[in-house]
Amino acid sequence: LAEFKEEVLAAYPKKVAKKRGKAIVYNDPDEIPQIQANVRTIPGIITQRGCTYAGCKGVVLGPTRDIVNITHGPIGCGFYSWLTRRNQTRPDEQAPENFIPYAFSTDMQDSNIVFGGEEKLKQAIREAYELFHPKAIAIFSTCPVGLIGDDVHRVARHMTEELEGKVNIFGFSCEGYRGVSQSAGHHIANNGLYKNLIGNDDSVDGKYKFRINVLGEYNIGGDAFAIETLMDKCGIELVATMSGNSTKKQFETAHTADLSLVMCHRSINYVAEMLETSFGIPWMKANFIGAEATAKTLRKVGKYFGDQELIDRIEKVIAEEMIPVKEAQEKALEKTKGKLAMLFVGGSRAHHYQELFNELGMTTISAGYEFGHRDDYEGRSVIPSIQIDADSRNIEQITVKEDATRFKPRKTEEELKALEKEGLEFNGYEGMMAEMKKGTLVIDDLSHYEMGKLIEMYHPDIFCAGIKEKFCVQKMGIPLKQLHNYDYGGPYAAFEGAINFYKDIEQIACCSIWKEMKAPWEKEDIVEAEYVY
Ligand code: CFM
Ligand code: HCA
Repeated sequence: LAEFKEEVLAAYPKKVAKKRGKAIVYNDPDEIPQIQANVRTIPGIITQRGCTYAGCKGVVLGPTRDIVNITHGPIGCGFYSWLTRRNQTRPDEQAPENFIPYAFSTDMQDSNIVFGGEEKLKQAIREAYELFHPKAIAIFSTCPVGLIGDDVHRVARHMTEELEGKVNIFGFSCEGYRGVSQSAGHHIANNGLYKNLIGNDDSVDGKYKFRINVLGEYNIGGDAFAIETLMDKCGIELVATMSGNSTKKQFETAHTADLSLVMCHRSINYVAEMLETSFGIPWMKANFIGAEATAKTLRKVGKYFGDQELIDRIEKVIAEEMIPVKEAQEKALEKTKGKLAMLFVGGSRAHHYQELFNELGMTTISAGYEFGHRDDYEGRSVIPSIQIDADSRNIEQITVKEDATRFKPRKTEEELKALEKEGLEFNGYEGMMAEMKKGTLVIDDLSHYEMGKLIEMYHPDIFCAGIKEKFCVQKMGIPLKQLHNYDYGGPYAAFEGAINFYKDIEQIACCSIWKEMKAPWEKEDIVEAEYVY
Protein backbone atom coordinates (compact mmCIF):
# COMPACT_ATOMS: atom_id res chain seq x y z
CA LEU A 1 0.00 0.00 0.00
CA ALA A 2 2.99 2.24 0.47
CA GLU A 3 3.05 3.48 -3.13
CA PHE A 4 -0.52 4.61 -3.23
CA LYS A 5 -0.23 8.08 -1.80
CA GLU A 6 2.66 9.22 -3.92
CA GLU A 7 1.17 7.85 -7.09
CA VAL A 8 -2.27 9.33 -6.57
CA LEU A 9 -1.06 12.75 -5.51
CA ALA A 10 1.23 13.02 -8.51
CA ALA A 11 -1.77 13.46 -10.76
CA TYR A 12 -3.15 16.48 -8.89
CA PRO A 13 -2.16 20.13 -9.25
CA LYS A 14 0.29 21.14 -6.51
CA LYS A 15 -2.19 22.90 -4.22
CA VAL A 16 -4.74 20.13 -4.52
CA ALA A 17 -2.08 17.50 -3.85
CA LYS A 18 -1.06 19.30 -0.68
CA LYS A 19 -4.62 19.35 0.59
CA ARG A 20 -5.54 15.82 -0.41
CA GLY A 21 -2.28 14.59 1.07
CA LYS A 22 -3.55 15.45 4.54
CA ALA A 23 -6.66 13.33 4.04
CA ILE A 24 -4.73 10.22 2.99
CA VAL A 25 -2.86 8.57 5.87
CA TYR A 26 -1.22 5.27 6.70
CA ASN A 27 -2.66 3.94 9.90
CA ASP A 28 -0.84 3.05 13.08
CA PRO A 29 -3.17 1.94 15.86
CA ASP A 30 -0.45 2.46 18.47
CA GLU A 31 0.33 5.99 17.44
CA ILE A 32 -2.76 7.27 15.76
CA PRO A 33 -1.89 9.75 13.02
CA GLN A 34 -3.81 12.96 12.43
CA ILE A 35 -6.15 13.03 9.47
CA GLN A 36 -7.79 15.98 7.76
CA ALA A 37 -11.57 15.66 7.95
CA ASN A 38 -14.79 17.71 7.83
CA VAL A 39 -13.35 20.33 5.51
CA ARG A 40 -14.69 21.49 2.16
CA THR A 41 -14.27 19.25 -0.84
CA ILE A 42 -12.05 20.89 -3.45
CA PRO A 43 -14.19 22.11 -6.37
CA GLY A 44 -13.79 19.91 -9.43
CA ILE A 45 -13.20 16.74 -7.46
CA ILE A 46 -15.88 14.09 -7.71
CA THR A 47 -16.84 13.45 -4.11
CA GLN A 48 -19.02 10.79 -2.51
CA ARG A 49 -20.62 13.39 -0.26
CA GLY A 50 -24.17 14.67 -0.14
CA CYS A 51 -25.62 17.87 1.28
CA THR A 52 -26.72 19.33 4.62
CA TYR A 53 -30.42 19.01 3.73
CA ALA A 54 -29.85 15.27 3.09
CA GLY A 55 -28.30 14.85 6.54
CA CYS A 56 -31.11 16.68 8.29
CA LYS A 57 -34.23 15.68 6.38
CA GLY A 58 -33.23 12.42 4.76
CA VAL A 59 -31.17 10.98 7.57
CA VAL A 60 -32.18 12.16 11.02
CA LEU A 61 -35.86 13.14 10.76
CA GLY A 62 -36.78 11.08 7.70
CA PRO A 63 -37.29 7.71 9.42
CA THR A 64 -39.96 9.03 11.85
CA ARG A 65 -43.35 7.94 10.59
CA ASP A 66 -45.91 10.23 12.26
CA ILE A 67 -44.37 13.63 11.51
CA VAL A 68 -45.13 15.24 8.15
CA ASN A 69 -41.76 16.29 6.74
CA ILE A 70 -42.18 19.04 4.16
CA THR A 71 -39.29 19.89 1.87
CA HIS A 72 -39.39 23.57 1.04
CA GLY A 73 -37.65 23.64 -2.29
CA PRO A 74 -37.58 22.41 -5.88
CA ILE A 75 -39.08 18.97 -6.36
CA GLY A 76 -35.74 17.25 -7.02
CA CYS A 77 -34.61 17.63 -3.40
CA GLY A 78 -37.76 16.00 -2.03
CA PHE A 79 -37.71 13.34 -4.71
CA TYR A 80 -34.09 12.36 -4.12
CA SER A 81 -34.66 11.93 -0.40
CA TRP A 82 -37.85 9.92 -0.92
CA LEU A 83 -37.18 6.48 0.56
CA THR A 84 -34.00 5.80 -1.41
CA ARG A 85 -32.35 5.18 1.95
CA ARG A 86 -34.59 2.14 2.62
CA ASN A 87 -35.47 3.26 6.14
CA GLN A 88 -38.30 0.98 7.14
CA THR A 89 -41.10 1.46 9.63
CA ARG A 90 -43.91 -0.53 11.20
CA PRO A 91 -47.03 1.41 12.25
CA ASP A 92 -48.70 0.27 15.47
CA GLU A 93 -51.63 1.28 17.68
CA GLN A 94 -49.55 3.93 19.36
CA ALA A 95 -48.87 5.62 16.02
CA PRO A 96 -50.90 4.13 13.17
CA GLU A 97 -50.07 7.05 10.88
CA ASN A 98 -47.34 6.44 8.35
CA PHE A 99 -46.22 9.39 6.24
CA ILE A 100 -42.94 7.81 5.13
CA PRO A 101 -44.27 6.68 1.74
CA TYR A 102 -45.13 10.30 0.88
CA ALA A 103 -42.78 12.94 -0.54
CA PHE A 104 -44.14 16.27 0.74
CA SER A 105 -42.68 19.22 -1.12
CA THR A 106 -43.57 22.83 -1.95
CA ASP A 107 -42.34 22.16 -5.49
CA MET A 108 -40.77 25.63 -5.80
CA GLN A 109 -40.91 27.20 -9.23
CA ASP A 110 -38.97 30.05 -10.85
CA SER A 111 -41.65 32.54 -9.83
CA ASN A 112 -41.25 31.55 -6.16
CA ILE A 113 -37.54 32.18 -6.45
CA VAL A 114 -38.25 35.66 -7.78
CA PHE A 115 -41.19 36.64 -5.57
CA GLY A 116 -40.54 34.48 -2.50
CA GLY A 117 -41.89 31.11 -1.47
CA GLU A 118 -43.26 31.70 2.02
CA GLU A 119 -46.91 31.89 0.90
CA LYS A 120 -46.54 28.63 -0.98
CA LEU A 121 -45.07 27.03 2.13
CA LYS A 122 -47.99 28.24 4.26
CA GLN A 123 -50.39 26.80 1.73
CA ALA A 124 -48.52 23.47 1.79
CA ILE A 125 -48.82 23.32 5.58
CA ARG A 126 -52.56 24.11 5.43
CA GLU A 127 -53.03 21.36 2.87
CA ALA A 128 -51.01 18.83 4.86
CA TYR A 129 -52.99 19.67 7.98
CA GLU A 130 -56.37 19.39 6.28
CA LEU A 131 -55.53 16.11 4.61
CA PHE A 132 -53.70 14.29 7.38
CA HIS A 133 -54.17 16.08 10.72
CA PRO A 134 -50.64 15.09 11.79
CA LYS A 135 -49.31 15.58 15.32
CA ALA A 136 -46.33 17.50 13.99
CA ILE A 137 -45.07 19.13 10.80
CA ALA A 138 -41.39 19.74 10.13
CA ILE A 139 -40.13 22.07 7.39
CA PHE A 140 -36.76 21.53 5.73
CA SER A 141 -34.91 24.27 3.86
CA THR A 142 -33.11 23.56 0.61
CA CYS A 143 -30.44 25.75 -1.04
CA PRO A 144 -32.73 28.25 -2.83
CA VAL A 145 -34.66 28.93 0.37
CA GLY A 146 -31.53 30.30 1.98
CA LEU A 147 -30.46 32.15 -1.16
CA ILE A 148 -33.73 34.07 -1.51
CA GLY A 149 -34.20 34.55 2.24
CA ASP A 150 -37.47 32.72 2.93
CA ASP A 151 -37.80 32.38 6.72
CA VAL A 152 -39.12 28.91 7.50
CA HIS A 153 -39.12 29.63 11.23
CA ARG A 154 -41.37 32.66 10.79
CA VAL A 155 -43.72 30.55 8.67
CA ALA A 156 -43.71 27.84 11.36
CA ARG A 157 -44.70 30.39 14.01
CA HIS A 158 -47.34 31.92 11.78
CA MET A 159 -48.92 28.56 10.97
CA THR A 160 -48.80 27.38 14.59
CA GLU A 161 -50.89 30.44 15.41
CA GLU A 162 -53.22 30.01 12.47
CA LEU A 163 -53.83 26.37 13.40
CA GLU A 164 -54.31 27.40 17.02
CA GLY A 165 -51.43 25.33 18.34
CA LYS A 166 -53.13 22.06 17.41
CA VAL A 167 -50.02 20.86 15.66
CA ASN A 168 -46.35 21.20 16.56
CA ILE A 169 -44.76 22.98 13.59
CA PHE A 170 -41.04 23.66 13.41
CA GLY A 171 -38.46 24.47 10.76
CA PHE A 172 -34.86 23.60 10.02
CA SER A 173 -32.30 25.93 8.41
CA CYS A 174 -30.61 23.00 6.73
CA GLU A 175 -29.95 24.51 3.31
CA GLY A 176 -27.81 22.13 1.28
CA TYR A 177 -24.81 24.44 1.28
CA ARG A 178 -25.02 25.29 5.01
CA GLY A 179 -22.14 22.94 5.86
CA VAL A 180 -19.53 20.94 3.99
CA SER A 181 -21.57 17.72 3.93
CA GLN A 182 -24.49 15.81 5.45
CA SER A 183 -22.75 16.15 8.80
CA ALA A 184 -23.90 19.75 9.31
CA GLY A 185 -27.45 18.53 8.70
CA HIS A 186 -27.12 15.99 11.50
CA HIS A 187 -26.10 18.72 13.92
CA ILE A 188 -28.93 21.04 12.84
CA ALA A 189 -31.41 18.15 13.16
CA ASN A 190 -30.11 17.25 16.63
CA ASN A 191 -30.57 20.86 17.78
CA GLY A 192 -34.10 20.88 16.39
CA LEU A 193 -35.04 17.62 18.08
CA TYR A 194 -33.84 19.00 21.37
CA LYS A 195 -35.64 22.34 20.99
CA ASN A 196 -38.92 21.03 19.65
CA LEU A 197 -39.54 17.47 20.80
CA ILE A 198 -37.27 15.97 23.45
CA GLY A 199 -38.73 16.27 26.93
CA ASN A 200 -42.27 17.20 25.83
CA ASP A 201 -43.89 14.11 27.38
CA ASP A 202 -43.05 12.72 30.82
CA SER A 203 -45.22 9.62 30.57
CA VAL A 204 -43.50 6.32 31.26
CA ASP A 205 -44.96 3.10 30.01
CA GLY A 206 -43.71 -0.20 28.71
CA LYS A 207 -43.12 -3.75 29.77
CA TYR A 208 -39.66 -3.72 31.31
CA LYS A 209 -37.87 -1.87 34.08
CA PHE A 210 -34.56 -1.55 32.23
CA ARG A 211 -35.14 1.37 29.91
CA ILE A 212 -32.70 2.53 27.26
CA ASN A 213 -32.45 4.66 24.11
CA VAL A 214 -30.66 3.47 21.01
CA LEU A 215 -29.36 6.57 19.27
CA GLY A 216 -28.00 6.70 15.72
CA GLU A 217 -29.84 3.65 14.40
CA TYR A 218 -32.00 4.34 11.35
CA ASN A 219 -33.66 1.02 10.53
CA ILE A 220 -32.07 0.66 7.12
CA GLY A 221 -33.18 -2.68 5.70
CA GLY A 222 -34.90 -3.48 9.01
CA ASP A 223 -31.83 -3.17 11.30
CA ALA A 224 -33.87 -1.53 14.08
CA PHE A 225 -36.44 -4.32 13.88
CA ALA A 226 -33.66 -6.84 14.55
CA ILE A 227 -32.48 -4.79 17.53
CA GLU A 228 -36.04 -4.42 18.86
CA THR A 229 -36.56 -8.19 18.75
CA LEU A 230 -33.26 -8.76 20.53
CA MET A 231 -34.01 -6.22 23.27
CA ASP A 232 -37.38 -7.81 23.84
CA LYS A 233 -35.73 -11.22 24.26
CA CYS A 234 -33.42 -9.72 26.87
CA GLY A 235 -36.19 -7.88 28.72
CA ILE A 236 -34.91 -4.40 27.90
CA GLU A 237 -37.29 -1.55 27.05
CA LEU A 238 -36.44 0.60 24.03
CA VAL A 239 -37.77 4.01 24.94
CA ALA A 240 -36.55 5.77 21.82
CA THR A 241 -34.69 4.69 18.75
CA MET A 242 -33.35 7.71 16.94
CA SER A 243 -34.74 7.56 14.54
CA GLY A 244 -35.32 4.13 12.96
CA ASN A 245 -38.96 3.00 13.23
CA SER A 246 -39.59 5.96 15.50
CA THR A 247 -42.57 8.09 16.43
CA LYS A 248 -42.95 11.62 17.72
CA LYS A 249 -43.69 10.21 21.15
CA GLN A 250 -40.38 8.35 21.24
CA PHE A 251 -38.49 11.64 20.82
CA GLU A 252 -40.70 13.29 23.41
CA THR A 253 -40.13 10.62 26.05
CA ALA A 254 -36.44 9.86 25.36
CA HIS A 255 -35.49 11.80 28.51
CA THR A 256 -37.19 9.15 30.67
CA ALA A 257 -34.69 6.42 29.73
CA ASP A 258 -31.85 5.44 32.06
CA LEU A 259 -29.12 4.89 29.48
CA SER A 260 -28.39 5.92 25.89
CA LEU A 261 -26.51 3.63 23.56
CA VAL A 262 -24.91 5.43 20.63
CA MET A 263 -24.63 3.46 17.40
CA CYS A 264 -23.78 6.09 14.79
CA HIS A 265 -21.66 8.52 16.75
CA ARG A 266 -21.35 11.01 13.90
CA SER A 267 -25.03 11.69 13.36
CA ILE A 268 -26.34 11.77 16.93
CA ASN A 269 -23.57 12.43 19.47
CA TYR A 270 -25.08 15.88 20.05
CA VAL A 271 -28.40 14.45 21.31
CA ALA A 272 -26.56 11.93 23.48
CA GLU A 273 -24.69 14.78 25.15
CA MET A 274 -27.83 16.90 25.50
CA LEU A 275 -29.71 14.06 27.19
CA GLU A 276 -26.88 13.74 29.64
CA THR A 277 -26.49 17.46 30.35
CA SER A 278 -30.19 18.19 30.69
CA PHE A 279 -31.52 15.04 32.24
CA GLY A 280 -28.55 13.09 33.62
CA ILE A 281 -28.69 10.10 31.26
CA PRO A 282 -25.20 8.63 30.65
CA TRP A 283 -24.29 7.38 27.19
CA MET A 284 -22.05 4.61 25.93
CA LYS A 285 -20.84 3.87 22.42
CA ALA A 286 -22.38 0.65 21.17
CA ASN A 287 -22.30 -1.47 18.07
CA PHE A 288 -24.87 -3.97 16.87
CA ILE A 289 -23.00 -4.65 13.62
CA GLY A 290 -21.25 -7.99 14.04
CA ALA A 291 -22.22 -10.89 16.29
CA GLU A 292 -19.31 -10.38 18.69
CA ALA A 293 -19.97 -6.65 18.81
CA THR A 294 -23.64 -7.29 19.55
CA ALA A 295 -22.79 -9.65 22.40
CA LYS A 296 -20.35 -7.09 23.76
CA THR A 297 -22.96 -4.35 23.62
CA LEU A 298 -25.55 -6.47 25.44
CA ARG A 299 -23.05 -7.33 28.16
CA LYS A 300 -22.28 -3.63 28.62
CA VAL A 301 -25.97 -2.96 29.21
CA GLY A 302 -26.16 -5.82 31.71
CA LYS A 303 -23.15 -4.51 33.57
CA TYR A 304 -24.52 -0.96 33.61
CA PHE A 305 -27.77 -1.96 35.27
CA GLY A 306 -25.93 -4.47 37.47
CA ASP A 307 -28.97 -6.69 37.90
CA GLN A 308 -28.08 -10.39 38.12
CA GLU A 309 -31.37 -11.53 36.62
CA LEU A 310 -30.82 -9.27 33.60
CA ILE A 311 -27.20 -10.40 33.25
CA ASP A 312 -28.24 -14.06 33.29
CA ARG A 313 -30.99 -13.46 30.78
CA ILE A 314 -28.57 -11.65 28.45
CA GLU A 315 -26.04 -14.52 28.68
CA LYS A 316 -28.79 -17.01 27.86
CA VAL A 317 -29.87 -15.00 24.80
CA ILE A 318 -26.25 -14.67 23.59
CA ALA A 319 -25.65 -18.41 23.99
CA GLU A 320 -28.80 -19.27 22.05
CA GLU A 321 -28.24 -16.74 19.28
CA MET A 322 -24.59 -17.74 18.81
CA ILE A 323 -25.47 -21.29 17.75
CA PRO A 324 -26.87 -20.43 14.29
CA VAL A 325 -24.37 -17.55 14.00
CA LYS A 326 -21.39 -19.90 14.39
CA GLU A 327 -22.87 -22.36 11.93
CA ALA A 328 -23.35 -19.69 9.25
CA GLN A 329 -19.97 -18.15 10.00
CA GLU A 330 -18.08 -21.43 9.62
CA LYS A 331 -19.79 -22.14 6.35
CA ALA A 332 -18.98 -18.72 4.91
CA LEU A 333 -15.41 -18.69 6.27
CA GLU A 334 -14.40 -21.60 4.06
CA LYS A 335 -14.64 -19.24 1.13
CA THR A 336 -14.24 -15.75 2.56
CA LYS A 337 -11.12 -16.28 4.65
CA GLY A 338 -8.16 -14.18 3.53
CA LYS A 339 -10.09 -11.97 1.17
CA LEU A 340 -9.63 -8.20 1.07
CA ALA A 341 -12.19 -5.47 1.57
CA MET A 342 -12.34 -1.70 1.14
CA LEU A 343 -15.02 0.40 2.82
CA PHE A 344 -15.91 3.99 1.97
CA VAL A 345 -19.22 5.08 3.47
CA GLY A 346 -20.79 7.92 5.43
CA GLY A 347 -19.62 8.61 8.93
CA SER A 348 -19.83 5.35 10.85
CA ARG A 349 -20.39 2.26 8.78
CA ALA A 350 -16.90 2.24 7.29
CA HIS A 351 -15.85 1.48 10.86
CA HIS A 352 -18.70 -0.72 12.11
CA TYR A 353 -18.73 -3.11 9.16
CA GLN A 354 -15.08 -3.97 9.64
CA GLU A 355 -16.36 -6.10 12.54
CA LEU A 356 -18.43 -8.24 10.22
CA PHE A 357 -15.55 -8.57 7.77
CA ASN A 358 -13.29 -9.67 10.63
CA GLU A 359 -15.81 -12.35 11.48
CA LEU A 360 -15.55 -13.49 7.88
CA GLY A 361 -11.76 -13.68 8.14
CA MET A 362 -11.41 -10.78 5.73
CA THR A 363 -9.06 -7.82 6.10
CA THR A 364 -10.07 -4.23 5.49
CA ILE A 365 -7.01 -2.83 3.76
CA SER A 366 -8.45 0.62 3.16
CA ALA A 367 -11.36 2.55 4.62
CA GLY A 368 -12.66 6.05 5.09
CA TYR A 369 -15.66 8.19 5.77
CA GLU A 370 -17.39 10.59 3.44
CA PHE A 371 -17.98 13.17 6.15
CA GLY A 372 -16.75 11.84 9.51
CA HIS A 373 -14.90 14.24 11.79
CA ARG A 374 -11.45 13.66 13.26
CA ASP A 375 -13.02 12.13 16.38
CA ASP A 376 -14.70 9.44 14.27
CA TYR A 377 -11.24 8.49 12.99
CA GLU A 378 -8.90 9.26 15.86
CA GLY A 379 -11.22 9.01 18.87
CA ARG A 380 -13.02 11.58 20.98
CA SER A 381 -9.89 12.50 22.90
CA VAL A 382 -8.87 14.76 19.99
CA ILE A 383 -12.04 16.88 20.18
CA PRO A 384 -10.48 19.73 22.19
CA SER A 385 -7.71 20.06 19.59
CA ILE A 386 -10.02 20.24 16.56
CA GLN A 387 -9.87 23.67 14.98
CA ILE A 388 -13.28 25.19 14.43
CA ASP A 389 -13.39 26.75 10.99
CA ALA A 390 -15.86 29.18 9.42
CA ASP A 391 -17.92 26.36 7.94
CA SER A 392 -18.55 24.83 11.36
CA ARG A 393 -19.29 28.23 12.87
CA ASN A 394 -22.05 28.58 10.34
CA ILE A 395 -24.01 25.91 12.22
CA GLU A 396 -26.23 27.16 15.01
CA GLN A 397 -24.86 26.36 18.49
CA ILE A 398 -27.46 25.97 21.21
CA THR A 399 -27.02 26.27 24.94
CA VAL A 400 -28.03 23.19 26.83
CA LYS A 401 -28.54 23.38 30.56
CA GLU A 402 -29.63 21.12 33.38
CA ASP A 403 -33.40 20.83 33.36
CA ALA A 404 -34.69 22.73 36.39
CA THR A 405 -36.99 19.98 37.61
CA ARG A 406 -36.13 16.83 35.71
CA PHE A 407 -32.34 16.58 35.88
CA LYS A 408 -31.61 13.37 37.74
CA PRO A 409 -28.22 11.68 37.43
CA ARG A 410 -28.95 7.99 36.80
CA LYS A 411 -25.71 6.99 38.52
CA THR A 412 -23.64 8.79 41.12
CA GLU A 413 -20.07 9.83 40.32
CA GLU A 414 -18.82 6.94 42.46
CA GLU A 415 -21.04 4.44 40.70
CA LEU A 416 -19.82 5.63 37.32
CA LYS A 417 -16.20 5.39 38.47
CA ALA A 418 -16.77 1.87 39.75
CA LEU A 419 -18.34 0.86 36.43
CA GLU A 420 -15.41 2.38 34.57
CA LYS A 421 -13.09 0.26 36.67
CA GLU A 422 -15.03 -2.75 35.53
CA GLY A 423 -14.36 -1.82 31.92
CA LEU A 424 -17.32 0.35 30.90
CA GLU A 425 -16.54 3.56 29.06
CA PHE A 426 -18.89 6.54 29.23
CA ASN A 427 -19.01 9.40 26.71
CA GLY A 428 -16.21 7.76 24.79
CA TYR A 429 -15.52 6.65 21.24
CA GLU A 430 -12.15 5.33 20.19
CA GLY A 431 -12.76 5.88 16.49
CA MET A 432 -11.95 3.81 13.44
CA MET A 433 -8.17 3.97 13.40
CA ALA A 434 -7.66 2.27 16.76
CA GLU A 435 -9.20 -0.86 15.28
CA MET A 436 -7.47 -0.91 11.91
CA LYS A 437 -4.20 -2.67 11.26
CA LYS A 438 -0.87 -0.92 10.98
CA GLY A 439 -0.12 0.26 7.46
CA THR A 440 -3.71 0.18 6.22
CA LEU A 441 -4.81 3.18 4.20
CA VAL A 442 -7.30 5.59 5.73
CA ILE A 443 -8.72 8.14 3.32
CA ASP A 444 -11.23 10.88 4.10
CA ASP A 445 -13.70 12.11 1.47
CA LEU A 446 -12.33 9.72 -1.14
CA SER A 447 -12.42 11.13 -4.64
CA HIS A 448 -13.60 9.18 -7.62
CA TYR A 449 -10.13 9.29 -9.09
CA GLU A 450 -8.59 7.90 -5.90
CA MET A 451 -11.20 5.16 -5.88
CA GLY A 452 -10.22 4.09 -9.39
CA LYS A 453 -6.56 4.06 -8.38
CA LEU A 454 -7.25 1.96 -5.26
CA ILE A 455 -8.96 -0.65 -7.37
CA GLU A 456 -6.40 -0.60 -10.14
CA MET A 457 -3.50 -0.98 -7.73
CA TYR A 458 -4.87 -3.40 -5.13
CA HIS A 459 -7.77 -5.37 -6.63
CA PRO A 460 -9.84 -5.86 -3.47
CA ASP A 461 -12.28 -8.78 -3.42
CA ILE A 462 -15.08 -6.46 -2.46
CA PHE A 463 -15.58 -2.70 -2.42
CA CYS A 464 -18.26 -1.19 -0.17
CA ALA A 465 -19.73 2.21 -0.98
CA GLY A 466 -22.89 3.76 -2.43
CA ILE A 467 -24.89 4.14 -5.59
CA LYS A 468 -22.60 6.70 -7.22
CA GLU A 469 -19.69 4.29 -6.99
CA LYS A 470 -21.48 1.00 -7.59
CA PHE A 471 -21.51 0.63 -11.33
CA CYS A 472 -18.14 2.25 -11.98
CA VAL A 473 -16.51 -0.22 -9.62
CA GLN A 474 -18.38 -3.21 -10.99
CA LYS A 475 -17.35 -2.28 -14.52
CA MET A 476 -13.79 -2.59 -13.26
CA GLY A 477 -14.54 -6.22 -12.36
CA ILE A 478 -14.85 -5.77 -8.60
CA PRO A 479 -18.14 -6.48 -6.80
CA LEU A 480 -19.58 -3.53 -4.90
CA LYS A 481 -21.81 -3.97 -1.88
CA GLN A 482 -23.81 -0.90 -0.98
CA LEU A 483 -23.46 -0.35 2.74
CA HIS A 484 -25.99 2.49 2.67
CA ASN A 485 -29.17 0.80 1.48
CA TYR A 486 -27.78 -2.77 1.50
CA ASP A 487 -28.77 -3.35 -2.17
CA TYR A 488 -32.23 -4.66 -1.24
CA GLY A 489 -30.72 -6.85 1.51
CA GLY A 490 -30.62 -6.74 5.30
CA PRO A 491 -31.17 -6.54 8.12
CA TYR A 492 -27.47 -6.72 8.94
CA ALA A 493 -27.70 -5.66 12.59
CA ALA A 494 -27.64 -7.96 15.63
CA PHE A 495 -27.19 -11.74 15.46
CA GLU A 496 -29.84 -12.29 12.83
CA GLY A 497 -28.25 -9.58 10.69
CA ALA A 498 -24.77 -11.07 10.99
CA ILE A 499 -26.05 -14.34 9.50
CA ASN A 500 -27.60 -12.44 6.57
CA PHE A 501 -24.34 -10.58 6.00
CA TYR A 502 -22.16 -13.71 6.03
CA LYS A 503 -24.35 -15.30 3.38
CA ASP A 504 -24.56 -12.21 1.18
CA ILE A 505 -20.83 -11.47 1.29
CA GLU A 506 -19.89 -15.08 0.60
CA GLN A 507 -22.06 -14.93 -2.50
CA ILE A 508 -20.78 -11.56 -3.69
CA ALA A 509 -17.07 -11.67 -2.84
CA CYS A 510 -16.45 -15.30 -3.73
CA CYS A 511 -18.09 -15.34 -7.11
CA SER A 512 -15.75 -15.91 -10.04
CA ILE A 513 -17.92 -14.11 -12.58
CA TRP A 514 -16.37 -10.73 -11.77
CA LYS A 515 -13.01 -11.83 -13.10
CA GLU A 516 -14.67 -12.31 -16.46
CA MET A 517 -15.73 -8.69 -16.54
CA LYS A 518 -13.82 -6.96 -19.28
CA ALA A 519 -14.88 -3.88 -21.13
CA PRO A 520 -14.74 -4.43 -24.91
CA TRP A 521 -11.75 -2.09 -25.24
CA GLU A 522 -9.84 -4.10 -22.68
CA LYS A 523 -10.12 -7.23 -24.83
CA GLU A 524 -9.08 -5.62 -28.07
CA ASP A 525 -8.52 -2.20 -29.55
CA ILE A 526 -11.84 -1.69 -31.19
CA VAL A 527 -11.92 2.05 -31.23
CA GLU A 528 -10.46 3.46 -34.37
CA ALA A 529 -10.78 7.06 -35.21
CA GLU A 530 -9.28 9.68 -37.37
CA TYR A 531 -9.25 13.34 -36.45
CA VAL A 532 -10.71 15.55 -39.11
CA TYR A 533 -9.99 19.24 -38.78
FE1 CFM B 1 -24.68 7.42 10.51
FE2 CFM B 1 -26.30 6.32 8.96
FE3 CFM B 1 -23.70 6.43 8.51
FE4 CFM B 1 -25.14 8.71 8.42
FE5 CFM B 1 -25.68 8.48 5.76
FE6 CFM B 1 -26.90 6.10 6.26
FE7 CFM B 1 -24.29 6.21 5.89
MO1 CFM B 1 -25.89 6.68 3.93
S1 CFM B 1 -26.56 8.24 9.81
S2 CFM B 1 -23.23 8.34 9.21
S3 CFM B 1 -25.61 10.28 6.93
S4 CFM B 1 -24.75 5.32 9.90
S5 CFM B 1 -27.52 7.74 5.14
S6 CFM B 1 -27.93 5.27 8.00
S7 CFM B 1 -25.71 4.84 5.18
S8 CFM B 1 -24.09 7.85 4.59
S9 CFM B 1 -22.51 5.44 7.08
C1 HCA C 1 -27.58 10.58 1.77
C2 HCA C 1 -28.22 9.23 1.84
C3 HCA C 1 -27.31 8.09 1.52
C4 HCA C 1 -26.90 8.08 0.06
C5 HCA C 1 -26.31 6.79 -0.34
C6 HCA C 1 -25.52 6.68 -1.60
C7 HCA C 1 -28.04 6.80 1.87
O1 HCA C 1 -26.45 10.74 2.21
O2 HCA C 1 -28.22 11.49 1.30
O3 HCA C 1 -24.79 7.59 -1.98
O4 HCA C 1 -25.62 5.62 -2.19
O5 HCA C 1 -27.60 6.07 2.72
O6 HCA C 1 -29.10 6.55 1.26
O7 HCA C 1 -26.16 8.17 2.32
